[in-house]
Amino acid sequence: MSLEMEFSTTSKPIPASGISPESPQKYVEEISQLPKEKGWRGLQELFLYKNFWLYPVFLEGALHARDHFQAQPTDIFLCSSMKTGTTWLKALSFAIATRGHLPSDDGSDMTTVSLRTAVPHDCIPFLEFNEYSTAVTGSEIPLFASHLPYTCLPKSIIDSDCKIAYICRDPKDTFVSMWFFLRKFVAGKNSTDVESFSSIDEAFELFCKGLSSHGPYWKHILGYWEASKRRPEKILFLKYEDLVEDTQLWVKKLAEFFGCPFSAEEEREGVVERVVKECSFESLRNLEVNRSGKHEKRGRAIENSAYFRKGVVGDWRNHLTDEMGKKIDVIMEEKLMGSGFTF
Ligand code: PAP
Repeated sequence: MSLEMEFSTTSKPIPASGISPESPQKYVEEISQLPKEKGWRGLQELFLYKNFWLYPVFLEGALHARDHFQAQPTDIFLCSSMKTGTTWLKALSFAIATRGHLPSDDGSDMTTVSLRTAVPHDCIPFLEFNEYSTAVTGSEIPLFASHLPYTCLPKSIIDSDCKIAYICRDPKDTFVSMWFFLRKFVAGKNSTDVESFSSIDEAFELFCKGLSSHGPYWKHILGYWEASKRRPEKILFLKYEDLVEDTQLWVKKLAEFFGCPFSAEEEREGVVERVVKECSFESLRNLEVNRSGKHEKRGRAIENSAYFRKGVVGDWRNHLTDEMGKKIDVIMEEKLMGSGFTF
């Protein structure tokens, strides 16, 4: 079986229960009642929802999902704060879940959804963008993604037996990745916005105060960490750095967690290695779709290449001083103290 065939998939619309064409106005009004802060310049204000700072673009979708999304026990959610390895986790999960698929016999419901032709964000729908109502994926395992903090997830996700794989990343690299991404995202709008965008120093100070998209970052981690301790069968906790260190090990853990472990035969045939290779930073970044393609979110086109900047551990050293690094480490240590979690 060629890799091309393995990653070609048959379509399978994700069932979305109770989606209504309700006007988002209802949510705009709800959001307008929330406490807000200016946040990073050039971007919209951040709104405080359930003790987390969120941009309206995510918040509207979160409120809609709160009211309408009904998780099924078989669903699997890939959760993360921004810029912690979401794209990679999506790619690996999609590759794991679709590794044995062939196009359907009758060809009637073929889809082109494949890591070769779509950015991983188009392979696995985001909860906050209400993509679950229209998403078509090739995965028989219903895979969804969300940047929402644990306590902001729709109740049915928490209450049902569905599973969550959560990925976090060293805060220094996460911050640097976020600053570059958001600056680039802003640059897509117009140049005046870029000029007014927070400098890396200003954004760093805000990040340290918890004022960042889906921040405070430490609180995002703690929510999932505590939940994973209470319910280890429901939540698998990953670190970007561990994934870099031993990708094969974590790919096998993910497959087991999803309920589709690699068979001895698959392992012998090198399927694990092929999944890892297919989803590596270099492989994905060099695909035409990720070099020159664009990706649409809420009517905004984002260059797919923005999701593949450097993909290395410790890049923060090129952008932050040792002092800044120390400051963030001390904050994280204090905030995570007693939780049993460390970086
Ligand atoms: P998102 O929140 O916008 O979805 P997310 O995918 O979580 O972004 O994070 C992007 C980071 O993951 C980027 O890190 P950097 O800015 O430090 O470079 C990106 O390069 C990195 N990344 C993307 N794909 C991969 C991959 N296949 N392997 C390793 N790192 C990756």
